[in-house]
Amino acid sequence: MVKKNITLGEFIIKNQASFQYSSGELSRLLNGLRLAAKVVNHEVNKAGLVDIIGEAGDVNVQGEDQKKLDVLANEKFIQTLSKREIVCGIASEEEEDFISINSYDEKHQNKYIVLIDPLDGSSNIDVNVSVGTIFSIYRRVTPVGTPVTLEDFLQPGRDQVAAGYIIYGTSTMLVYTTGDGVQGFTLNPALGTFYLSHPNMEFPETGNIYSVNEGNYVHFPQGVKDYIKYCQKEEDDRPYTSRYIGSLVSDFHRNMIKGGIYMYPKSSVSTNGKLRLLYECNPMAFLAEQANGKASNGKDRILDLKPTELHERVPFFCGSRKMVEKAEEFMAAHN
Ligand code: AHM
Ligand code: MG
Repeated sequence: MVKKNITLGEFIIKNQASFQYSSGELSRLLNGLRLAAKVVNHEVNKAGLVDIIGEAGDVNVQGEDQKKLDVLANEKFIQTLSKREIVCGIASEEEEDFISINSYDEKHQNKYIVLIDPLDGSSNIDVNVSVGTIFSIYRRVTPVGTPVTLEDFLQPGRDQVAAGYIIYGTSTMLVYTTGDGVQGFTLNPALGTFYLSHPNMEFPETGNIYSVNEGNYVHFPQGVKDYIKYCQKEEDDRPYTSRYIGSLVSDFHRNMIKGGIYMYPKSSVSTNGKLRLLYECNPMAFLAEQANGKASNGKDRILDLKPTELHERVPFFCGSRKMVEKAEEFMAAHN
């Protein structure tokens, strides 16, 4: 049983001994993310005050407009992680290629790589709705002391060492797992300290919230349409409540606390859906499973998929176990 009243810094130190190959490196990495989270939180909070909202003029590798805060968050996370020499490689949703960190010598034989979506749900920034950062950590598979390769980044999600998110919401929270349950920490903005506020977070086995962009309904596969109709049907504990923030981190966070399912299916206009396997689906799937939930592409376990490219997209169904299983049943009926 995890005790409350403990800071994130204390929690990381206390749990270092339980990490499988404990050398303090993962602890330093988590501390680096904690620091970057506070910096980005500060920027996100003042977005309405200063001229940092709006388009930055760049287009990211997905062909979407980047907001200034996306650029900023991307820079802050990369800077913090690379300058502190705690990782050997970083891949970001906002960068076309992975970054190899040149710190290989006797002293700096870093073995972790980080994949990050620095500011997810960024279309919500200029309307003052919650956004988030998502991170995923792996041990490299190529030898330490050599430059990282693509192979280090294309590992199946089940090999993640840690994953988490920061939600910049009514409160700022950092929620993460190192494979031993999910812990949620809330930032006390006056002190700049994260406190353990949500120990051992778990999805209820089932719930009554479904989160999907129903505007895309006509483009969805028949199985998904049928499941949505099932959610809306007046029977047993249904109709369910529809809640869609359009910010994966926030929709996931609410569903984990209240019980629900998040869906971003494939459609006739986006054949693999929208979400990225490496930066969004894998870390959220790891968290979901660690919180007794489930995550699939509609058929297969997300964490078992073998990535083939850095910016690959997959359909995503994630949340309370029984709800994801029910959605899968509807999709299987149309295969
Ligand atoms: P982003 O990485 O460009 O912000 O896109 C990911 C976001 C998710 O947070 C959210 O659930 C989804 O895109 C919303 O997409 P849509 O507006 O198509 O429903
Ligand atoms: Mg994103």
